Amino acid sequence: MASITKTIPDDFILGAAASAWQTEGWQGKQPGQDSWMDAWYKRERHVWHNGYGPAVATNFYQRYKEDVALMKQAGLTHFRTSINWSRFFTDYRNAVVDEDYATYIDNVLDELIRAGIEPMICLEHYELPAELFDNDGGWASREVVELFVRYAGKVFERFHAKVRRWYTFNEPVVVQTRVYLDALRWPHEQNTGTWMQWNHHKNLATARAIQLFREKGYPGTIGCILNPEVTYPRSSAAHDQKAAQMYDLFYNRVFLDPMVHGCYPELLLDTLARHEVAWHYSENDLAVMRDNCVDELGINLYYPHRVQAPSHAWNPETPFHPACYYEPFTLPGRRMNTSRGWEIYPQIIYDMAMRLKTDYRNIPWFIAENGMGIENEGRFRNSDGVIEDDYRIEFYSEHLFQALRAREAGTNCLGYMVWAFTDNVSPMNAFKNRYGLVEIDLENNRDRRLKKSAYWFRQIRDSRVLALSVDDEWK
Ligand code: BGP
Repeated sequence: MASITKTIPDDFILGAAASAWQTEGWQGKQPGQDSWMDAWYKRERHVWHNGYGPAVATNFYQRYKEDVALMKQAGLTHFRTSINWSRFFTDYRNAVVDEDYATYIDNVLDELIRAGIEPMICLEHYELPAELFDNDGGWASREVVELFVRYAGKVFERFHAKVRRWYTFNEPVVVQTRVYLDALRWPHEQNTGTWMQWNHHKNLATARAIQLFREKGYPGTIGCILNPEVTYPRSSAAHDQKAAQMYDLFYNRVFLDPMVHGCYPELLLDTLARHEVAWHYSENDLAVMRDNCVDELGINLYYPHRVQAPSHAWNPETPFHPACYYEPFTLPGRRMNTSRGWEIYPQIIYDMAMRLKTDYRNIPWFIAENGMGIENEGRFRNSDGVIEDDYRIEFYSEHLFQALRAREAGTNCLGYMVWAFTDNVSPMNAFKNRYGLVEIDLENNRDRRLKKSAYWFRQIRDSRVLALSVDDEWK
């Protein structure tokens, strides 16, 4: 075992993330203010682990003061969450603000600022209003793009004095991939064309919100939180390399290229045309996207994605799916988080960082989410009642190490944020896998308690030194 230490630069963000729908709960929510998530939960509660979902969540809406005090105790420099679009208005089409909800957001921001924690705000973390989903088809509709830009305008106008870092979406590829491409989530409609239309409209909505933000001259930066899956081919052979290239094109470059370079990859446009799933767009859309790229990117990274060339011919009876170009590859001997079924490979952070440096004009970026969801964490509770999550400390240390290494290698890495601040509700998995620095005790009134990892976090924030042991011996 070797011991390594790394200095953490003074301006390096050390934060944690959450989202509105995964924490707030429905207290104070008015009829007609469901998000797509709420609507899915109401229709298919049976697929949510033990029936838990967004209804109570962590009740952050009522307990945010307690949580901000814990953030301070854990030493966060930054906290990222979202504003819940579905609750921000009582009338989405006429942009009538729900004053109670807006006051709550104001209070949360004030509480964070008083505690010396910088808020980072996402405009959408899957909280598309259900009404716009039901009546307009969600992001398939241009009208929804217009309504989002109006929403962004209202939010900027109201909170620009308190927030300096804005993000249009969290993981913009996710909802439509689960709903329209893989049809795993309500309303389970397989339609690859709709999937791409949502992708395009989210790119356009990002560019339009950026345009508005800059035209109004608001202070601060605006970007997006993406989840590029670092994709490794099984082998160096051309067919496996192509599988990785196509996977990357459909799930990563579809957002990275337009947001950072202002245009779609030619290969993507050609491939979609060939499969007759090209989406509708105008020349003006492309011009707006070209002129309004992001200032910075948040990058959510959890695990590597490994692919190989498909072993079977595509079934021609089914609609086009990018999976005709790849299939998953399982690396024998891989290290696993068996609770979540995800491989652990900290090098993804360094590899992604180097790609941002070389292929994406060394854009400023930060790890916006990285974390480890673990089942039955109660088994790690010590006699003082504290969950001793050494596995999480190890996971964070190894990943933070890669982020610091990437910064030393000249990438524009601004910081590292963990998912999540408290345990919270995941889509379907609900509270099954616990992610927090802070435990939410479901058996006892959702009481909060710092885990060992929260004390570790505080210690690295105070010392600005990361120390870790690396197993580098030939044994
Ligand atoms: C990210 C999402 C988060 C969070 C996290 C954990 O993709 O941005 O909202 O849920 O994943 O993953 P999961 O909830 O699937 O366990």
